[in-house]
Amino acid sequence: AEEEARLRRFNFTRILNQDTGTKTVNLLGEIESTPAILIAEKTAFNVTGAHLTKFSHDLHLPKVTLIARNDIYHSFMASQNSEYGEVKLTLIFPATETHIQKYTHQQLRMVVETPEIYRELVKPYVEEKRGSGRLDWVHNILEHKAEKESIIVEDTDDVEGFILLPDLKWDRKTMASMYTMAIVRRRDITSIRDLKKMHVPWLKNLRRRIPEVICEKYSGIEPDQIKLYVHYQPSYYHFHLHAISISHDSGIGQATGKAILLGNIISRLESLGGDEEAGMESVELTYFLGEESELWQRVFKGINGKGKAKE
Ligand code: M7G
Repeated sequence: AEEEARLRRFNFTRILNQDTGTKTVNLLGEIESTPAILIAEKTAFNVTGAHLTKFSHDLHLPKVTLIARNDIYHSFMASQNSEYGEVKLTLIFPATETHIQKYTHQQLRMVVETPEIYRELVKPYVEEKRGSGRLDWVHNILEHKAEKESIIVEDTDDVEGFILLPDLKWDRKTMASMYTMAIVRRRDITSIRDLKKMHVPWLKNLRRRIPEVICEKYSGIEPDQIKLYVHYQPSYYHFHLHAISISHDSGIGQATGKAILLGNIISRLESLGGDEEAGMESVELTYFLGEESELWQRVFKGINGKGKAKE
């Protein structure tokens, strides 16, 4: 197919990052002089196969199958020989500067986001990011323009509705690394910062239904083996939840300082004083950022620097 031909035209430039824990390597390259990012991930061991495939830069992969495509994101499974394991490939093409930053190895920094810092510095940044086409893939899913056949469940209610589907990161078959996401239909919640007390019944409903639906669809997993969390900061500012198998170690994406359990957000909201309008906008949030991220460069580098100067 067209996408497979595109993948084969990938011209390697340099390695952005590699992680021996998650068995991934992020490669920067070009396809017809346009930046492209290729993320290769070794999938779980095939217990009958004695060897692991070795991924090489020049992509000697006889068989490549497209699993899903949405906007600039493509995911493939590649195998050299069915006897060996497979390699999962994610191609981002064309890749923007933001993608290159995100997939580059970097040092992390702890930051403290007060309600004031959020209001004055972070919120304007979030608004700016939302307008730039970065959410096209989310809108494609909500409008059934992409990944329609992958939807696990859809609730079409305009206010409380959501779509649950496999995450781009999942090979869609290994249950031990089950990785799904729920994208809410409403477009006015950018991140947990927009959640208010009035949303608690809805969030509780999501917490109950998502694991239920996953267990109806897939065997070999039970509701209390599914972890529901939200990222702060997320990479994409349209409210979504991650629902993954607790036995899956997905690395930094589920580390403290990045992932917040949905249950803990609910109880945080419930314990807030004030009326139904009170919400996460008024709490202080501590998390980490990569030094390559725009938020670190633009907002927190200066703030952390000032703190140091005072000491
Ligand atoms: P996030 O918390 O905003 O950012 O989650 P993160 O990528 O830093 O974790 C976005 C989630 O959406 C990630 O888990 C991605 O793997 C997933 N995702 C991203 N894209 C572009 C797609 C896509 O096109 N399709 C699907 N199904 N999932 C995606």
